[in-house]
Amino acid sequence: MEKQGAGITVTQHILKQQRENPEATGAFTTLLNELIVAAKVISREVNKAGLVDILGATGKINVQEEQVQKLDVFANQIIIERMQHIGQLWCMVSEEDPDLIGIPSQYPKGDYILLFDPLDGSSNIDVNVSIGTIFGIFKKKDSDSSSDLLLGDVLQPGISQVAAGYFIYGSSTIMVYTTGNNTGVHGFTLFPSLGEFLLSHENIRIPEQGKIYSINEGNCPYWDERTLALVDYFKTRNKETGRPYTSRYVGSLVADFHRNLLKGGIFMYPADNKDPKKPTGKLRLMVEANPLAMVVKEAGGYASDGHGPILEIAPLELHQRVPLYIGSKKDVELAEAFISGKRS
Ligand code: AHM
Ligand code: MG
Repeated sequence: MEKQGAGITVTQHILKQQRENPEATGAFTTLLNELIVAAKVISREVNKAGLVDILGATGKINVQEEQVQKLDVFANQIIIERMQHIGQLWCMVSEEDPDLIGIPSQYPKGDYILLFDPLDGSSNIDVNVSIGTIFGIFKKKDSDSSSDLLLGDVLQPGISQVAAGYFIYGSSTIMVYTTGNNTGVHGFTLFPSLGEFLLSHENIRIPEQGKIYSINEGNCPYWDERTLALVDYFKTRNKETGRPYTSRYVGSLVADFHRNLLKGGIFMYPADNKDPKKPTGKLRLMVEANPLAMVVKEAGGYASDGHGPILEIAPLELHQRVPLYIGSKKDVELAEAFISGKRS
């Protein structure tokens, strides 16, 4: 039987949401549509990545005597080039760039700020494991778009995001996005023959409690007592609470998150003492944690840094790192209780 909703393109879906919002001007729709085009280009290149041995490895000269770019650098460039001219953005923030990315003076500016990780999980590119693009969108605090580019206008807590989502380049390419405010989380699958994302996962809800825990357990010598106790809890046998949980860890945040969103469970990247320069863990608040935190919240889940909601953290710098516990509400609340010392 044909799935209900099959045949609705992501563009139709965004337009429908726009019609339901009387204040919408269409600017946001333009922005998302252009981002979707960028993701289609990235998806095409990711699908070719397995052919690098034939076409020429990255960083080398290919048969056309062109330099073959690294995919993460390529993805970053594609997003910047496609998004900078649309007239809706005030600036961008990329995981690949240390500073704010301004809009070149020949293009009009808008009110939105796009934050993105162009190709998350890039260590998995060469081994055919899913990778993805993560994005979050803010509106500029001060609506005067001619004013100077100020870091303070960008450093907003995740709760202020007006939309967020990700593209996952896996066995198929899927886009998941939300505009918050109880509009739901929706997933679209790219049909390569049509070149269109079609609605495939309408109104995703994450189970309240899962059976999966996802963490890089090789890092356990660097964890504190509370983190060790938490992970031990998930591995301990207890029939009433459905333990032990199953361990699943791909090493691509988008892939681990997407699986747990659909099946239920918790993804954790705690603070550790592996690298004194990164005492708060590995993942970035603004381009990784915040967008996924908005998605999971809208789907009925929760994201915490172990002490409180990720979405309420007031960022101090663009590339700030945070411990991340994200997924099914009950599992993340439990993790928070362990990490904040309320239970042991
Ligand atoms: P990246 O943005 O450089 O790809 O790093 C982020 C990735 C996440 O996708 C993933 O969850 C994590 O790093 C895995 O890290 P580790 O290899 O330490 O387990
Ligand atoms: Mg990343």
